[in-house]
Amino acid sequence: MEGFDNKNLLQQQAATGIADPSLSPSNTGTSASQSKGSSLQDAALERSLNAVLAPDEQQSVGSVPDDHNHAPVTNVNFQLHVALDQVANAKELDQSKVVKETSFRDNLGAKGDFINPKGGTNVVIGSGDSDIIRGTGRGFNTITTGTGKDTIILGKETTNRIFDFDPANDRFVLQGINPKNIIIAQGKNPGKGGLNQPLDSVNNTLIIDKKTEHILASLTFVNSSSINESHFATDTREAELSLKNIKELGFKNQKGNGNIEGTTGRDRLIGGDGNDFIYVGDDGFSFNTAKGGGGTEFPFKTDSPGTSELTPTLKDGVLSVSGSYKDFDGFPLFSQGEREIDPNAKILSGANPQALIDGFLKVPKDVEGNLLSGTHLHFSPSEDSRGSFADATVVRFFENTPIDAKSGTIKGEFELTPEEQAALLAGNMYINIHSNIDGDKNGKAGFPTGENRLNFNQNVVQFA
Ligand SMILES: [Ca+2]
Ligand SMILES: [Ca+2]
Ligand SMILES: [Ca+2]
Repeated sequence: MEGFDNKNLLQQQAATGIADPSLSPSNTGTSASQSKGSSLQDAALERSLNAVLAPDEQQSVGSVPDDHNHAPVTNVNFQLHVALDQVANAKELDQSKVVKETSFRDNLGAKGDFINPKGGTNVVIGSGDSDIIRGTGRGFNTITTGTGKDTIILGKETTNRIFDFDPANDRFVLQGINPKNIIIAQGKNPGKGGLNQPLDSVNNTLIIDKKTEHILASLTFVNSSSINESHFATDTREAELSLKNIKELGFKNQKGNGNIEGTTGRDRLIGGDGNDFIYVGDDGFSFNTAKGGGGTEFPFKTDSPGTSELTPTLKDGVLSVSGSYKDFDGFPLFSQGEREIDPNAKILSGANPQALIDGFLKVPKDVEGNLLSGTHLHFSPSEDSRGSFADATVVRFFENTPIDAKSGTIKGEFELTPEEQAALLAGNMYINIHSNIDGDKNGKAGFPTGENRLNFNQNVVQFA
């Protein structure tokens, strides 16, 4: 505890308005032993922080209620709250180990962006450098931070789904939330569903506001044991004041509603109260070629000699993929008009063959109307630093055209939603090439559960 009376300082602050940063209390005021008093202090601090934000970032007083408001603020179907007995490995923060943020300015990379999507259901795709993303607008944000050392500012009643939180580089700053109310936990929900997997998926780390059970952040494909006090700092007036006049540092300022696209330089990108898509821009990244084969498929390794290569591009929201496969044991699934599994095909999941094929046939086309094939786009990473995950939910169907019994070409062109673009750039998409039918009659008829898996993972996505 520092040697001053926090209550008096907060009153002082209120009286002086925007104070000299050197006089501002970098103190979140948690000394009060009575929770009511500390809660009032938290609310005062929150108002005080709000007051020093740039005018285009300030939240109106009416939208900053002190009490938890369960009214729907987003149009998403996600469950934004979770009971603490419904999560695993829940732990609190040791407040004495949570530092105070002193300067956001110092944490912005030479080509990093400052982004605030404000309210609504937003998608944010950051840059290859160190960005600061304010996720405090009381809505629902899907965030891909890109590479660099990124900072996500968390605020009350706001859920941030982060597709690529990297515990080695990224961190949080708490704006108006007392660190004593933070819970870090692992989700327990086994539910799948592609990008719609529940926020409390067993694959995700949750950052929860204990007071309200609101999910402040859901970190997809992150193990909660890798998150601790070192990933948190508390916001201060001093830190907020460091963001004043960043235009002087060469930040290009853009604000508005809807789509906002950054440049390859420093950007300050501020959304509106509605749903925004704040995007790094098509020249903010590139892709390497993804390669499949070699017995690396997850979750079902094969002994196929088959290999495959696919190269993606993303331009104006359109994902184009082209590539090829060779030395496969079977034809691409469904390429021969078949309705049954070849008795010589290997079903590595142990599923009943007819049930497996009937399950596929139940989805005759994808959301864009692409017709059923046995080559699928899925959501989940593998073969990068995060480990291996799988989800059978089909995101899109590719066109797979055999050249002969063992080889062929693959292509696809899909209009991705902003969320899907965020998932792709987070390295969270993969392709499974399912196969079936012994074309060359050598007794091997492929793998209906997938002969090759190609990962558009973080080794394939390259931020500029
Ligand atoms: Ca918005
Ligand atoms: Ca970044
Ligand atoms: Ca930029």
